[in-house]
Amino acid sequence: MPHRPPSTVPRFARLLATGAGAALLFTTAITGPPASAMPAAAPATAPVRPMMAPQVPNGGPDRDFDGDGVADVLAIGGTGELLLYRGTEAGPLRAGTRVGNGWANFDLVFAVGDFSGDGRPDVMARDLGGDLFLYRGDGNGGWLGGGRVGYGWQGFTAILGAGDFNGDGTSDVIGRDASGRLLLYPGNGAGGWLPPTQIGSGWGRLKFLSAAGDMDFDGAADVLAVAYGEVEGPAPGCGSGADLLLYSGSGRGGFARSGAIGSGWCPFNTVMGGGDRVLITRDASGTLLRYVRTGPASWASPVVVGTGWSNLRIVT
Ligand SMILES: [Ca+2]
Ligand SMILES: [Ca+2]
Ligand SMILES: [Ca+2]
Repeated sequence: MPHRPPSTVPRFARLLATGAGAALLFTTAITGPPASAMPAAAPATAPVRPMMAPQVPNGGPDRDFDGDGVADVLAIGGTGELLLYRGTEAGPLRAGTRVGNGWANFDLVFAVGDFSGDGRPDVMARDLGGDLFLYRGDGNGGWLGGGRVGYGWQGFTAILGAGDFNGDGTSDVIGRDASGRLLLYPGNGAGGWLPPTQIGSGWGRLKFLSAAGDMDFDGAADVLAVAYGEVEGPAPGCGSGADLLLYSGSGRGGFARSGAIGSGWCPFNTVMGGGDRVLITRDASGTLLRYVRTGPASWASPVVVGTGWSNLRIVT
């Protein structure tokens, strides 16, 4: 029910999904191949100008795409349509509405917060050739346009919007490369990049890297991941633990400490940030659950916010 696209197509529906014909809106901000040229890959000439609207302090990437004050969820349907599921304060997501077409060519799409600096949350998407595109949200559930903001990103096994991980007021991106290194690509607040830095190694076995802001209430944005237990057998499995690990950000672009804040996350095939101190999970039956962190060591009871999501690709 919730994932069936509507018969009518809202405005801004025809969203150009490939680089061909798309205006390169941020030509001064395109990065080089991130792995081979780090940290020199970042453009030295990227202009830095003040934010037009402040990032939510220490929040995860802003996911309120329609501007009603509640985080939303985006997903890609079977024919490449982009669907917006508006969030509600305490209950399930509203039915999806189509807000774009042609998203099937992207193998990774994620919420990045306000990367362009206009105060409205944006989305990034990587295509099969490794190009990274920024789609600027209009704050009303639609899009202002898109442009390429990087290339050479095909080597990353995970990319996520990290909120303001380095504490300078701009939305940042974290990527994990094939060797398990974690790299921070700070946004410059104007749709471009500041020089990347390596912030971790040995992350190759972790799953569901996510960001939901400051999960331990120390004032700095954090990163979450699930660690499957060791399992004997032909293929690595979930094992008994499936701990949810919290990597506490230092607030300056690094990590201060880490530890498990949950266990038994095995049933989920998706774990992602869902707003400030919110995680959303999907299980094998396609049920979405919302987990809200209510204190340094406490969760609210999870709430079902959607069903029938098995065949959707969720925008993380
Ligand atoms: Ca919303
Ligand atoms: Ca930042
Ligand atoms: Ca924190």
